[in-house]
Amino acid sequence: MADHPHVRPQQDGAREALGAREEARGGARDTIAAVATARGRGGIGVVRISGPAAPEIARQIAGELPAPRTARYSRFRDAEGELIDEGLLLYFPAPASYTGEAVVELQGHGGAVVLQTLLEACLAAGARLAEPGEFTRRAFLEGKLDLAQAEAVIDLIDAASREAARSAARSLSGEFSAAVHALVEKLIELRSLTEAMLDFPEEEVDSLHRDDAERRLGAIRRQLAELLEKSRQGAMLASGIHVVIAGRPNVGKSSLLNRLSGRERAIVTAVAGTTRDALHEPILLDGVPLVLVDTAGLRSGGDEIERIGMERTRKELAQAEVVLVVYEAGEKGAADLQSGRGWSPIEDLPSGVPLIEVFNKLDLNPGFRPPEPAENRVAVSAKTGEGLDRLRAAILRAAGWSGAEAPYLARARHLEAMRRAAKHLEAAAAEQARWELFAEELRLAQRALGELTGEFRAGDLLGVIFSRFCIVK
Ligand SMILES: Nc1nc2c(ncn2[C@@H]2O[C@H](COP(=O)(O)OP(=O)(O)OP(=O)(O)O)[C@@H](O)[C@H]2O)c(=O)[nH]1
Ligand SMILES: [Mg+2]
Repeated sequence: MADHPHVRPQQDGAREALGAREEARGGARDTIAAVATARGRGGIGVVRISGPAAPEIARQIAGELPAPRTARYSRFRDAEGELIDEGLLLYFPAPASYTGEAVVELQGHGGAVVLQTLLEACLAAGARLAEPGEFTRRAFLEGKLDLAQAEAVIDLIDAASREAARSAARSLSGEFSAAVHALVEKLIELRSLTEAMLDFPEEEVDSLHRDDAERRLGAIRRQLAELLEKSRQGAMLASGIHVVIAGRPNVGKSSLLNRLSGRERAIVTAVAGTTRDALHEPILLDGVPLVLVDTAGLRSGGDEIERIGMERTRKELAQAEVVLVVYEAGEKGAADLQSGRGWSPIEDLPSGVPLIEVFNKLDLNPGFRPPEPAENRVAVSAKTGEGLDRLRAAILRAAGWSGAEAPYLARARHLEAMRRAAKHLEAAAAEQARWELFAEELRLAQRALGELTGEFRAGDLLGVIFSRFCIVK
């Protein structure tokens, strides 16, 4: 419910055009209402109303409004004057509210029926039921949040670990946006410098200017690379790293999953072909969320169920971000591997996905050492827990987790835009003799960065982003 007064409302054409379009669609901005607290029973439940009619609707239900931003104890009544609940009434006049519109909060008791009745009273008094994400969408349209911050709202709510929550909070506070703005400002400076050079014939651009442009571009590229790295780390926090455990039957894949997750999640038996279906288990590793996937062992033959299971294993492998290929320590395959014949239980391993070869059941073969190079080869025992710490570290390393300071909880959309910007800057670096092309690449890079905060965007981007809010916030 935080306000963000430090975000200056952007006098941004795209935003205004969009706001105007939304208004044209629905006439004047209507007033929306929704239950803001989670479903189910709770001590307190909140109904929130936002829009020009919010104060009037609240007056009908709760009587006199309190002074702005102070709580008043009130009785909430429906249109017939019947008592629904009693609780606190809060009023935030525009524009000092979450949405930037007039907002009223009715804080009553947190029961599903009470809240539903209270909400219905708001609707009867003229509000419309809010859609998922609509409060935040309005906050964006009113300039209270930029796009990256609006996305961070839902990321903060969805955060699966403390680390992820911290990263989302940083984005929400505007830290990520500020870093993007700082980059854009440097780009604008370089662009205006370049525009000046365009007025001269190429041969007259002195080396001083040329060197200056080169130096500035280099600094911008480094800064962008840093931002991209922090965002890439953050993206891992948001989605969880997909780690697929694969290998022949009976090597101890399910035992490994149970060990890493710390609970008896998967069925373990001495029968080869125990696991049939892929099993997903979210865990935290040093605060980094992973999704461990146990799969059916791969071998030829087997019954129909097992064959379907192996088909699923291949599908999971196609989506893996890290694959643990499990062997039994000292088994024939591992020995072949050691002799460099490259035996692998898995055909069609996805290319470009980091692999860790795990030699399990070390307790049965205590003298076993993984073949060189040992970088991504770890000997473990799912039974005794030996080697598990090394495996954990190897997983984080393989996933590219560097434990970067202060990552930003970025999304695929952000990474894509930043990579596009980086490409244009790279192209610019190659065009330092042709200033027109140089300038054009800078312009395109700036545009790509503008998509992050919402200064530039395709019309349907907002729909895509806010439709991903599955709650009314
Ligand atoms: N001694 C020893 N036995 C293990 C170890 N890990 C697994 N096992 C045993 O190996 C057998 C197979 O283990 P699972 O975890 O079911 O193997 P899996 O790879 O999931 O097998 P499938 O699901 O059939 O593909 C069980 O009897 C386990 O108790 C280990 O580290 N040491
Ligand atoms: Mg299994």
